[in-house]
Amino acid sequence: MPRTNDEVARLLDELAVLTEIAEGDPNAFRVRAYQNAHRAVLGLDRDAGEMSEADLARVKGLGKSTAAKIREYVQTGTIAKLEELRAAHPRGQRDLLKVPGLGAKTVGLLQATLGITDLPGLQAAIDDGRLAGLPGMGAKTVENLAAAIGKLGLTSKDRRVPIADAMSVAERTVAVLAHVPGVVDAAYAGSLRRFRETIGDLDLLVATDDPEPVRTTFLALDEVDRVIGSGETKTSVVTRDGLQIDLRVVPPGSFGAAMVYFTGSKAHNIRLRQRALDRGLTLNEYALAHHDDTAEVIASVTEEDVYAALGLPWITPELREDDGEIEAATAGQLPDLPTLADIRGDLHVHTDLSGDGHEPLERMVAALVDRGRDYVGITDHAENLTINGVSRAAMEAQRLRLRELEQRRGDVRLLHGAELNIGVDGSLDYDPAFLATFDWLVASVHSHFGRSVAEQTARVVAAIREPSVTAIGHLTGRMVGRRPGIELDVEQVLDAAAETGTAIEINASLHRLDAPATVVREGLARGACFVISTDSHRIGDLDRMRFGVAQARRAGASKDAIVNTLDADRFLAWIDAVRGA
Ligand code: DGT
Ligand code: CA
Ligand code: CA
Ligand code: ZN
Repeated sequence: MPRTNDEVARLLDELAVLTEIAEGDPNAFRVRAYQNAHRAVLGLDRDAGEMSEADLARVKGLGKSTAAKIREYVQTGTIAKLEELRAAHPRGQRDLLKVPGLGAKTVGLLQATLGITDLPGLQAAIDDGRLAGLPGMGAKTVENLAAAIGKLGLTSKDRRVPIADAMSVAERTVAVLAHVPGVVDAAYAGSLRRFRETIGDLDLLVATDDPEPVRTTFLALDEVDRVIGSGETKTSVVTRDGLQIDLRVVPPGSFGAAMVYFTGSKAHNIRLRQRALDRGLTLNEYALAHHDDTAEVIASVTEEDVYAALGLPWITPELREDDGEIEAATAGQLPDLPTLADIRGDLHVHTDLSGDGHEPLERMVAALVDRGRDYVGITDHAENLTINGVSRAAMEAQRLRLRELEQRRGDVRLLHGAELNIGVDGSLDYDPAFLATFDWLVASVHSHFGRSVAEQTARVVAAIREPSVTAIGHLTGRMVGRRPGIELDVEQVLDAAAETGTAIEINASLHRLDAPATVVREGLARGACFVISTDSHRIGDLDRMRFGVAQARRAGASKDAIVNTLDADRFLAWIDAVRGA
């Protein structure tokens, strides 16, 4: 996506959030307008920076007023309305809005009545009883808020940021820094590169012999809220969203050693350093060198060089947790991990037939083929999901359209599927006879998150045992850093999946990354198989397949445990086997 679109989308999102707080209503007309505009820009296949105001206003989802704001940004680098809202609403208010149970209206009320504009302020008001004194704040409500804050760990000093938030900042910033004159390489390192679900702070590395323009560009970023410290080679800042970024500038000759060092983990580094010492070498962020007076450099330019000089194959960052990867690498037993290029199909895709999908079937399929998919499972929501679901008749009509499209295109296998809703009792949509007519069925939990382990396990296992179901979507229903998932007896669920052959989805949305890597790892040990899917609702979502792949790599999954690395014929044969055909 062009950088301008990316930046404009971010600003529209910020406008939506701040307007929601200002108007005290998530459904206010202007809030909706900004949200629609945000989505429209994400879906744009042209550079917004090169479109006239009239062109912009003609895009579906963009109104006249947002079109004018986009032009204002392109021409002046800022949006007056946004600056005004930023001035009126302290940064901490956005954190308040993230607390489940706290709406925009209450956030406004907290500011107006108690002067509360951030989480520590809210926590204090809970502790000293002021909050309970507000109209509409029953004891139960206060108790729920306190529990929600505690669960999210939002107030602690070592608060962590969900990977989705850190990734978008990191990718944008790296793209900007990579274009600074003189820069040879730019990348993110640290826990984000290891693909942890939550990030303490963001670590960026830039290779150049000329650090000054890098520092200047970095400090001028719109997202930078305050500077913690800035020197020749290291600058630390905090963004408007409260994320700390550590930027380090290294000479190009040290980039590999620096990437190893700052990617970590600390535990992995300690093992590498010990290995170096055992060989009479020292390893630091500049180089792997002889541990003697000569200090002769053995390796420093690439990560591969450093690992090779330590007698190891390159170890993928997702595995660098000192969790057995060094032993496996030493023994030549690292798993044959999947890469994005290995992915042949995407098996969880919505079209505008689902209430929450945005693109017609034909456009979605064309975009999937553009991304190299040989087969696709179209999985709109089935009828039990009341707001977004689809009747049997609508499904049948879509099936005809899909068969016709497959014939007409001839370059992709189209599987007619659905995303079923797993009811609280394990029941599914439609009836077993109709379910058997689908090519592919994903079954997922969308509600009743608070039930007991026994109830949740029983409902998911029931779905796994339904013969027509081929995969379980977003297993726990969690939202990273926002909503805990359902509590499951994971072993029992994974054993049932292994026994029936039903695949467990690795949902590639950074907000979900579900099943979690620890669960995938456990599933691999128990012989379950997995499918990496994007759960796309718009074309832009299709590109998150790479995150699902990273999640599989973090779990140590080998290619042969991921069914959508199979070619189309073998994949279809696998489905027949699962369904006992
Ligand atoms: P985070 O930020 O808490 O999500 O986790 P990391 O892993 O990004 O940790 P961070 O930002 O403190 O440091 C980035 C990397 O730098 C870390 O993974 C390994 C390396 N590093 C930092 N401090 C040390 C240290 O004292 N010893 C060693 N060997 N490596 C360190
Ligand atoms: Ca970090
Ligand atoms: Ca750091
Ligand atoms: Zn879905």
